Amino acid sequence: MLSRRPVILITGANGEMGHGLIHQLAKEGQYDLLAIDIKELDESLIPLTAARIVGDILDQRLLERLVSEFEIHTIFHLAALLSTRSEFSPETAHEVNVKGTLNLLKLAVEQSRWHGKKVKFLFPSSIAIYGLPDLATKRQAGRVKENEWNLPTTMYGCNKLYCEQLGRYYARHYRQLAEVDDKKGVDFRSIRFPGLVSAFTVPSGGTSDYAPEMIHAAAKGEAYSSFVRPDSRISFMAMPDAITALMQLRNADPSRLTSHVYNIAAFNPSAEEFATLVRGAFPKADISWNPDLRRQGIVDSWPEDVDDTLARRDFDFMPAYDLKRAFEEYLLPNIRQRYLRS
Ligand code: AKB
Repeated sequence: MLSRRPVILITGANGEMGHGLIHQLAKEGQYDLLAIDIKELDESLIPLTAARIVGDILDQRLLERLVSEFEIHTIFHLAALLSTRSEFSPETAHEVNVKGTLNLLKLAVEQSRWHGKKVKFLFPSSIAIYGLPDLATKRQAGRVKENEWNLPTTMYGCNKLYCEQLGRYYARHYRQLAEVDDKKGVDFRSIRFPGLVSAFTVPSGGTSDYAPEMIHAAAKGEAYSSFVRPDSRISFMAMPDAITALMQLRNADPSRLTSHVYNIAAFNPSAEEFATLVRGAFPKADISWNPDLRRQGIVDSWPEDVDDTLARRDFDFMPAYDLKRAFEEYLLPNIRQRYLRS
């Protein structure tokens, strides 16, 4: 029997989260890494992967080929169009974010039929699945729980909320009327990520991008005009904590997991509070406020914080970086280094 290489599949491998995750998984060294992205993988990531595909998760024939060559045990499905970009082409966002996820869930079922074990499916959801109707309600709601205010106002938020439900269906009810029990296929595990701030990459197409954009612009000595008001407040996290949370959820004992979807949180500064820290580090930072009312409306609909009690209880999530430590020990040293070199 032609043996297939056991691998972890990472979609959207060249994205912000993909960079951090590939480094972490390569360090762990448990499986070969199969990276797929619509763009060539960054040079720096190539030595860390066993195989790379430049392709589209909507290409069913491409995914069918994977079944013949690889034995996939875990899928980190990171590929997505983020909230702002999705508003410019909602139907395309639905195709990529939902049909793409459905294709990967189907691949997971087929793979598990081949090797007879569950395929762990790690899915990054988002605070974008929440929708607060106005600022007064947002302030009053405070730290929202997983089952509160699931009323997204963006196509991206709708996509992520529906994909959470799709994952739960594949894990618990897939082909429930079939003669053969297919339920073993997918072990779906999902985290609703806040805005993420990386020292090594700058996001594109997100509505929480103002925070990472601000600090990277200051480090480059470039003026930054914020598209949100100074009082805008949502939850954020340093990228290393986001990667650690994904790895912890993947490694969690299934008997401890009481949900398929988890909030996680670390800090929730206002845009002004974030700007004050940026100015403290870069005194010449030129930061101005020029709210884009439509993007502002999206940020105002997201909660100012989330309750991550379930994640702390079920898989011991605990952020290593609060806002101060994120700046002093992660963002500033690495961002300075990055732009000094360039
Ligand atoms: C976005 O802004 O769309 C993402 C997110 C909060 O999920 N960064």
